[in-house]
Amino acid sequence: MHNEVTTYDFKNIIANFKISSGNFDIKPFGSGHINDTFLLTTEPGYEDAYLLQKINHFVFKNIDGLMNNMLRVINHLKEKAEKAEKAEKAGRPAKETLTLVQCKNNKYYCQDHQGNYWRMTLFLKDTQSYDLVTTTKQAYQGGCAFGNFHCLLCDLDPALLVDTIPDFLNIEKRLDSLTIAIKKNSAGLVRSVRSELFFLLERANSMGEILQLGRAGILPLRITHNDTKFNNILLNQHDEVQCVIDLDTVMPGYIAYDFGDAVRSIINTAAEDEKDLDAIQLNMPLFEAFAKGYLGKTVSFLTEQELKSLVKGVLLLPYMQAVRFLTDYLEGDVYYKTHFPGHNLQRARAQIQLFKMLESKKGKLTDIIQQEWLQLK
Ligand code: ADP
Ligand code: GN1
Ligand code: MG
Repeated sequence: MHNEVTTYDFKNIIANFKISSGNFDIKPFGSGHINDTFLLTTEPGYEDAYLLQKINHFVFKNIDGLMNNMLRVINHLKEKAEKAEKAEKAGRPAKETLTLVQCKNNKYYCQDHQGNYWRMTLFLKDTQSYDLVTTTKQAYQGGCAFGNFHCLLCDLDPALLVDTIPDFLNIEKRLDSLTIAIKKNSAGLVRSVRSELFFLLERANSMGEILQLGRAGILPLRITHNDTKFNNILLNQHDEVQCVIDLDTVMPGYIAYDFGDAVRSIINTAAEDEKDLDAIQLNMPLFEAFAKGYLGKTVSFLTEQELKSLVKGVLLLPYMQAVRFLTDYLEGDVYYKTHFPGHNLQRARAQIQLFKMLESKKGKLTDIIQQEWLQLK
């Protein structure tokens, strides 16, 4: 069972890491759909606290490649932060990046006797992540966080990183998987989702644009995060950005994917899996604030073509999530953690609804980006 403290031999797992031994209190932590995360503490004030994560080996087949990516990116971010701090000479603390804890075998991950893979990071205390964004300050800070992330990594060669999940955001492959799931119909559920399938498949051809522009060399491949859900940013107590987290999917990609996935989780007034479709509305001021923050950090290097692609990403990402959730539903919930039967279908329906709303506001979204850009230029 996922996230059950009693399932794992924590004493032996923790003993692999170079930390002083202690009597840790261990609690499941966070609301991610893929990995299992545990908070380890010895003191009430979190002075000595770590996050221990079981990396989902079913999803990530190349753990060594993944951890090498993560280390390379973290080191690059830390070098940049140190340089910035020296240049400013103001003693302003560098923005935090994740810190991996080394294992006694000098790697940054270990395996337990059940074959599970584990890694540990320092717990950044006095931070929080949000599943739902409610203020323009949070949205603006989110824009700054991901914009800065792209900016700091834009001089690192994407070829140095491996694809931790091949074709992760390749919509053509995602649609192929949906088609296979429909044909197999292993859980016998296809008839019950005919209208959702019809809606998604009707739009399939128009969704490959970013991929085609990339293949044609019109959009550059950069190092992108590829999972820019808002809860993958840590904010401090004043809602200022502290750190971009969840670096498992950092690999070569297109900027529009990250912009689109962040907007997906910011602009929606309801949860990603909202049951009441009428509750799913667009909060345009949050979009404006996010775009302002993001473009402010990327104006120096973003190309005209990338700028134009941002709205395409805003439509593509909820669409792709709907395809992915529905595929998992048809396959019998083998990929995402689910909390009740039909959860993946509920998620897919919510993402389709969000996509419909975004489609109807495409012109407005484009205007906002254009206006923010002109103000910065
Ligand atoms: P998942 O892959 O399950 O989404 P994350 O790496 O995003 O895992 O971590 C899950 C949650 O744990 C995050 O949303 C955040 O709230 C919290 N978190 C992750 N890393 C840290 C950290 N270093 N310090 C404090 N909180 C963290
Ligand atoms: C998963 O791990 P988490 O919850 O941050 C998924 C993302 C999806 C997201 C949808 C490796 O992210 O691609 O966008 O769920 N991660 C992976 O909420 O598949
Ligand atoms: Mg996460």
